[in-house]
Amino acid sequence: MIKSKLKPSAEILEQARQAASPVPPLTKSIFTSERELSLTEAYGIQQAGIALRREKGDSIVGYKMGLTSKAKMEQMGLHTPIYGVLLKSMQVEAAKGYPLTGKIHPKIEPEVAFITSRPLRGKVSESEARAACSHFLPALEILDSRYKDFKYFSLPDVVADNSSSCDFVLGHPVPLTDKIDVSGVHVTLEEDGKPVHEALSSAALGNPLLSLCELVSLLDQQEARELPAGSLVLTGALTAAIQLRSGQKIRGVFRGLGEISLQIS
Ligand code: OOG
Ligand code: MG
Repeated sequence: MIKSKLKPSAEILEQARQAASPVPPLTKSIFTSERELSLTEAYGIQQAGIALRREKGDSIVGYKMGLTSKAKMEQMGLHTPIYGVLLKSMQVEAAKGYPLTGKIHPKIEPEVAFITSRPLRGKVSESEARAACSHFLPALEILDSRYKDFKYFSLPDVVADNSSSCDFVLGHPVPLTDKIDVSGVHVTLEEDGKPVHEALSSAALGNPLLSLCELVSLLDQQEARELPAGSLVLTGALTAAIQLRSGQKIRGVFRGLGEISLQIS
């Protein structure tokens, strides 16, 4: 990539987000083909976009993994796990409800998450990852793509757009004791009282801890960075996402772990 295109690309996407006005994929606009934008360069655009938001006072609270389940890979037609950054301003409280104003074409999906208590770096095993987590919790991720029709055509496009991150809602964290089977949580996503999708938490790369390991490895590869202690990590949607519309009542039921209800307005 021509380095001079990095910041302008981040600015195009940040402006689209702020104006809630979608743009064509970068690989069909500022870049003329997918070959012109590598995944590493796309992570560079993602970081430049996060820097723009941090300059305005936001801060990083963690990361989200994406495309970790078969259901999501098939829904999006992309088959490689990716990550995005979670900012403080993205956390919304379920009790306040969720207005769709300022969003482009938001979707919601159920995930399980971890909170780390020790830094992690490079290649880590599942047991090392587990030992570095203090808490396990349910989450709903709200996605929004800054691209027209929620179509990005290529993996670098979605990575550059912070992997479609928009907002997230957390349930109550439980301490991650030996008794907790992080892969065996049955999850149902309900819309207006009707179940629409269900899965086990093992849908995330076989075990959500392996999704955490993958994040740690990708952060090291792409940014030579560790995952700091105190990070929130969303391990990727367990089911396909559903489109949000106002008036909808969304509920994620995480058997044995808790539930999250969200009124959309
Ligand atoms: C990409 C982000 C995927 C997940 O949990 O799989 C994601 C997208 O669907 O636009 O967040
Ligand atoms: Mg997600």
